Amino acid sequence: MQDDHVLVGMYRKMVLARRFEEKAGQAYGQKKIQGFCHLYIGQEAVVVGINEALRPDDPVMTAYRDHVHPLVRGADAGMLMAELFGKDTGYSKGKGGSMHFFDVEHAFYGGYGIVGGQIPLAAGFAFAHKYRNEDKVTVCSFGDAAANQGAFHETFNMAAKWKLPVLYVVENNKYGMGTDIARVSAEPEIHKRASAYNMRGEAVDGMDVIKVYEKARELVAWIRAGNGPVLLEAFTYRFRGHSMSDAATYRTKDEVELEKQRDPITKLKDFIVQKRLATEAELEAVDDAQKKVVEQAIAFADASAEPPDDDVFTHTILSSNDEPDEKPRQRVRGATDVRWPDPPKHFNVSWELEPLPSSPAKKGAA
Ligand SMILES: Cc1ncc(C[n+]2csc(CCOP(=O)(O)OP(=O)(O)O)c2C)c(N)n1
Ligand SMILES: [Mg+2]
Repeated sequence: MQDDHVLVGMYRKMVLARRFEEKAGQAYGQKKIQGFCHLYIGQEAVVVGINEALRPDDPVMTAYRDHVHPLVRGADAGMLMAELFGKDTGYSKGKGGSMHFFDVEHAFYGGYGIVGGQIPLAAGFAFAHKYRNEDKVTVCSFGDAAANQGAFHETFNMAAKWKLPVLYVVENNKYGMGTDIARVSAEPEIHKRASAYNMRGEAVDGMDVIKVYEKARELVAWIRAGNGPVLLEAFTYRFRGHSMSDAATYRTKDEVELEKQRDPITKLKDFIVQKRLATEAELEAVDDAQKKVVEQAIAFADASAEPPDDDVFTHTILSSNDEPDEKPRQRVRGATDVRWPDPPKHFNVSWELEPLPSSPAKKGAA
């Protein structure tokens, strides 16, 4: 693969991702971003290489480390930043925050805080596409620790049995929060587990965007041709802590410094310059342009308004037509008798299933 446009394009996206995350980290320090915030710094080659192998209508979903996945698909940096800032102009109107990005226009379907929660959802997407004879490939990323979730096993069994068109990407950054994956996994090389489901499993150097792109291109074509799901393990590393509140004392500074020598952006930059596909000055101009995009994103998020108070109940599981008659009580931290609030009256959930039109209604059946 020697296409200079593809390589420079991937360089641009990786730099945009890096600059976006650096500024998000700064904004968090300034308390412009509250709550959880997980940065993708160091892992950029995984998402950029895979995205390059996809069609714009292939659905993508991931866990809570989700800022960069929509960004490299073309989502608006300003709206993403505004979501982080909790502003009304954000992709989820400021109500989702860092972990719940969602952008249907660019086929990015979340953003999930439950570890492994997106794994079965992706199988559902893939099932729907197969059922409707659509040739889309669903891509679902998750972390190494998520592979020890029961949902992984249940979904892989079904996905393989039904030959679902889904690419599962395990972003193995070595840690689940502060736990080394090797300490808690009988088989820490997660792609090997695919064989238990009679499924194709592959591994790739996740710090090398060209290798990720080439591998993803091969696998996506294979899946689109109807051969069933694949588990791709990308060995990568996060340069920052698990989240903004993690001091990362479970690993040594030497380990982090050693990994930084494999920085995927520097690696691609050196390759491009060495092969004379672009000069160092040209690549620096690309970098400057991405910094401007991110500065504009910050300015947009800063200038945007907070969601209005009376909008609290819209775009939630409550219908926007339902006027809440009382505000639900907040959960109290540190209280001994902590109970979830009673559902508001207008919530109106019926646990009785309506009988299907064709089935005879049984009296008293629930
Ligand atoms: C079902 C569930 N269990 C536990 C948690 C708490 N938790 C949040 S992140 C995390 C670690 C996940 O690590 P990994 O899957 O490797 O992803 P990474 O953060 O490394 O990208 C855990 C245990 C959770 N959010 N959901
Ligand atoms: Mg991990």
